[in-house]
Amino acid sequence: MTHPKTAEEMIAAAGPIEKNLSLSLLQITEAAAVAAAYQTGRGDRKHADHVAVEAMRRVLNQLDIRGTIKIGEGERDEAPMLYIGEAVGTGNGPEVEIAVDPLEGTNLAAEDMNGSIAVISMAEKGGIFYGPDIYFDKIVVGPKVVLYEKRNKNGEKINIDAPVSQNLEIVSKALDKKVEDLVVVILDRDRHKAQAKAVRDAGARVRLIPDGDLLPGVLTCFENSGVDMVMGAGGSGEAVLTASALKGLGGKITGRLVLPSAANGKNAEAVSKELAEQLPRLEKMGIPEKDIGKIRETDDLVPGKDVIFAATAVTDSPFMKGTKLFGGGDACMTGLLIGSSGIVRVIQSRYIKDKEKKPFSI
Ligand code: VTB
Repeated sequence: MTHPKTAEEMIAAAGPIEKNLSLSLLQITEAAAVAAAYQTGRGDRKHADHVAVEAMRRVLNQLDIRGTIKIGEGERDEAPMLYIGEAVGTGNGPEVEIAVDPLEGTNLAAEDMNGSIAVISMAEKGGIFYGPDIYFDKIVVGPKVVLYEKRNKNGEKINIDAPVSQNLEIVSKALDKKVEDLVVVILDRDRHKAQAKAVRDAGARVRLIPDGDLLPGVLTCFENSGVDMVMGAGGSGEAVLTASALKGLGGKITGRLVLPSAANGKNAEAVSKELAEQLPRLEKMGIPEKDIGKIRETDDLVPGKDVIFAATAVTDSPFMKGTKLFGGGDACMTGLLIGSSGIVRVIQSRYIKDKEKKPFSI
């Protein structure tokens, strides 16, 4: 008797990066998450970030890859580790590009609040956007909205320049939910006040979060996660990482790069100062001034075909328990591993040295 071979077929369709490096990617976020977990609640977000960066880099450098950091901790002169352009790995193996955020939600970790995660993604050469560390003003929606965009005959599409009510209408139709039942996650910042009001005025609900809008972006792709849409300007690196996960989940990110000074309503002088600072970098990265505000979507941020994304919860996160420390470095954590083949894994991992004293339990 034959049976459908979905698992076999999906595994066979996965690219070499997904096949050979997925577990390594998860191990990297696990190491970063454990390091950060020792710092949760200590009120020192810089230190929590620092130890996560160091741990991530140490494990990354053991991998047999010729890796280049495309999205990292900043420019070389500002960040000594995991800076944009840094070569990582042993130097033997496939040429890959990497995006990292060793601790997304540094404040959340420092205050031991929910939602901080260690994140990384990887793709083949040319597979990850080479962009500056500024903001990306975005809308993130799940796969049903993408399907609706493909199927509807009147060309309706999620558009960052359209009125919020119009975008909500599209999501409402795509998800077959009333606008009043939609939940939009928005980062709690002054720059988003008008946007949050527009969502409420249209009848939908806003979930304001203090930090960490990367995972909510991923959750738009999980049915019944309670997140229908994410909006607002946040880190451009995090937008690329979100896009890496969306590649495997079928969701969509659309938006544009924006200077933080402009997004945060600073005066014209501050904006032109920031532009003057950033322009040489932008140009070096192949982005002339006229293209900064170009609409960029999932495939622009992550053009790769063989893309993997891993995240491990540092503090408790939706559907993922935070990293638990058992003393002496023993730990247990939950991670999310997504490949562009469409294989999604939620994985619980345990690192216990002495199995006799602390046997595995479920
Ligand atoms: C962060 C972070 C978010 O945007 O706040 C950031 O918590 C930038 O915004 O998850 P601020 O400069 O106002 O803090 C995100 O990184 C990602 O989109």
